[in-house]
Amino acid sequence: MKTKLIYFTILLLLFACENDHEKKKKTKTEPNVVHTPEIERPEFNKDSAYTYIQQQVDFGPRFPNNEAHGKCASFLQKKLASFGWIANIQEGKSRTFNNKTITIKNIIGEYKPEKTKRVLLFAHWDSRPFADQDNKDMTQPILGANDGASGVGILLEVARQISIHKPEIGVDIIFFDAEDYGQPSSGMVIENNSETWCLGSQYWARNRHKPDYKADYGILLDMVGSANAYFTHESISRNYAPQILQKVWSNAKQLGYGNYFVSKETYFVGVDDHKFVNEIAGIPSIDIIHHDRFTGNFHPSWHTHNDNMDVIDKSTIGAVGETLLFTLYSEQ
Ligand code: AHN
Ligand code: ZN
Repeated sequence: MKTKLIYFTILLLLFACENDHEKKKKTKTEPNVVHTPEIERPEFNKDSAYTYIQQQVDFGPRFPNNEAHGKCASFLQKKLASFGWIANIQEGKSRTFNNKTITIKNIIGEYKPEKTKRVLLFAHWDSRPFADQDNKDMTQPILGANDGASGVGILLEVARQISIHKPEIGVDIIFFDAEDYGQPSSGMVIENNSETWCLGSQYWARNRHKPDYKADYGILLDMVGSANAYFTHESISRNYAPQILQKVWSNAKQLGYGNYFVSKETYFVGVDDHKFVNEIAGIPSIDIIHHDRFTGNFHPSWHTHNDNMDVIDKSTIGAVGETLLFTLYSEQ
């Protein structure tokens, strides 16, 4: 009888331990649950952004002085204007590394220009006039679905959402021209010819659309559309605007996008539009740009004919767009 009671007690204890173990397992998984932060903000429509990327690519390669370039410039200006934004094309002359005189077209959109609290969002809209990283048809221009159209498509959708769900802060969106007319090189980081790149942002930084133009900070999107993108703390951004990197990456993590936004410093961008917005215009700006984990360089389709719609991934576009909207609507 006594032994039976002991056996029974042991069984009961075992059962209690097992139950306790189950409970622990449950609480252990709790931190992985994403508690979407309660900031009132619109939902980013990634299908809409995808369509804006497709529409740009449908014009064909878009580089200064070609026909598709002129058509796409007015398409972008009209799109922004159709959302009720003040939209203008800033034109200027510039000279390329191979001594061509080009007409630059920067597309500038303004939302609530009277506000002093402002954020500047930017991306380049031109595509590279050659495929110098490819091993065939290297002299032929590329479509630039990722390198060009991806950032612009996301920002058009951000502009559309802002026009519907009007935030209290001011926002400017600039689509810079001629970022990708830089001198071809075998190396990836080229310090001495960095001025041959980013001709549109250099022009704007020296000739702002308003002489006293100011923004609290700037965010550049470059090559933001590939599947499983990996956005690190790129070194120019870390140098000029570490606090903005912290803010945006922390926002992305709160939304559950820590798989895309990784707080690790990387040195692989020699030059990009934010360099001139930081150095000439003095606006602390960051670059959201994909860093390839395997090559330590840009996306494998970079400056090749593979940079087409096949590279574009809706989940990545959604992660970037939601992070931007969350950042903007947290500012009020
Ligand atoms: C270099 O660092 C040489 N280029 C980065 C800028 C770039 C080109 N972004 C897109 N295309
Ligand atoms: Zn490029």
